[in-house]
Amino acid sequence: MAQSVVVQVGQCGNQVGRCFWDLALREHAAVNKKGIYDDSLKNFFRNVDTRRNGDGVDVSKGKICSLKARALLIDMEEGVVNEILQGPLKDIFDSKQLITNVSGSGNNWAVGYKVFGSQYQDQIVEKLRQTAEHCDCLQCFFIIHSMGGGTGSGLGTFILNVLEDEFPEVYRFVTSVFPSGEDDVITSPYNSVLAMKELNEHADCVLPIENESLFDIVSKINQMVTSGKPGTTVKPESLVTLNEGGIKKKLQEKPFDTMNNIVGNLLLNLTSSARFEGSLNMDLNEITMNLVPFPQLHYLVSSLTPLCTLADVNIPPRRLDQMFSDAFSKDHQLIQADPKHSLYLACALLVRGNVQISDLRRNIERLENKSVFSTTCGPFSLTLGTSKQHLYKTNFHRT
Ligand SMILES: Nc1nc2c(ncn2[C@@H]2O[C@H](COP(=O)(O)OP(=O)(O)OP(=O)(O)O)[C@@H](O)[C@H]2O)c(=O)[nH]1
Ligand SMILES: [Mg+2]
Repeated sequence: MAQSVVVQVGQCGNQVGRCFWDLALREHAAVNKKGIYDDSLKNFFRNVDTRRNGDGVDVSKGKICSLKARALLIDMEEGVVNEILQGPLKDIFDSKQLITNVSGSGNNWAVGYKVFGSQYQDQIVEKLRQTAEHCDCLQCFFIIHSMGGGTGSGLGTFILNVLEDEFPEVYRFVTSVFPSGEDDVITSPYNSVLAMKELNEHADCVLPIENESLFDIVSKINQMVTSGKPGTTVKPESLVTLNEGGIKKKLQEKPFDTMNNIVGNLLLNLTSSARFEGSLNMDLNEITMNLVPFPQLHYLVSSLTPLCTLADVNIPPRRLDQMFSDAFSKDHQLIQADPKHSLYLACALLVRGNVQISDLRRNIERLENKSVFSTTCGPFSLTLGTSKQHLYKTNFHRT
């Protein structure tokens, strides 16, 4: 089975990355009760025997010894990376996976791209190669960064160029967090435009995420959880935003934690079909092939449903139908575009859980009848992927 490497750059990249790794470990722990290092774990984690020498030797099959994330943590400030290294996830990273500086890029794209890019190029290439050498079939680099700050936008897109030069055959999927209108970083619009030029030219697939959309989704979930209306009791363990009791904190206290969980969930869902069994398995190769007909049309609008499950809903078909409708509503999208005012050129539905193909067919027909997929721009492609683990549905489309 193919492997992926996560490259998290800047404060936002590392904070989102932290949520992603936390959720990934929880997801595997929930599925993998026997503690066996299996193919699904192999996708994002190495199994290392740390007793042999300090560095650790890979143990390809068998019991889990010590899991190491296939990741590179890069930030030109130390704070967030140090926090990660002192937190509960410290054991899945080691010093070989880190590149940090102390000054930061001062919210300046050019400092990240030009200054730190050339200063750290050799180190970045070296560490990327080391990470790649631990994979027997490296399929994809996932870059996570923000478009508003200097390191994420500048050094993040510099790394994209490096990846294209060094690993031209490996996919580059970029998760880019776009600043909200009220962002306090005054240079964020400039950084975003400069970084977008690089994304246009060097990424295989971009998943744009808007902070405003994440904030709206989290507020909606909080409202639902606290409304206390009869029939709206939410199953706490079903929340998309849940980790380390995240939702219990007030939104104002640490807003990014809950928002970042949504992004972490998105990445897990995107790769679930490639990691877990399913009747219609679809890997990243198929996503790029089916959703990116022209190299530069590679921005995918993503949406996520359910955001939570009501405790007393016992009518799965209706809930499933609602989820299909939600997947095409702008309230569940991670970017504030209105699909009703655009047209879908291609669309992928990734369904998780025990869903019958007949249910999928019925819903697709229903949405077709409602002209959700109506297009005036050549043939429309709909891609389906299913995996058995957990019922989350993610929808990616280009509008
Ligand atoms: N969703 C989300 N957005 C974040 C997070 N941290 C920062 N941001 C957003 O990212 C932008 C700022 O970028 P940062 O990632 O902090 O900057 P950086 O890449 O570390 O770059 P420098 O600090 O300039 O070196 C702003 O738009 C913030 O709103 C986070 O944890 N989650
Ligand atoms: Mg920073």
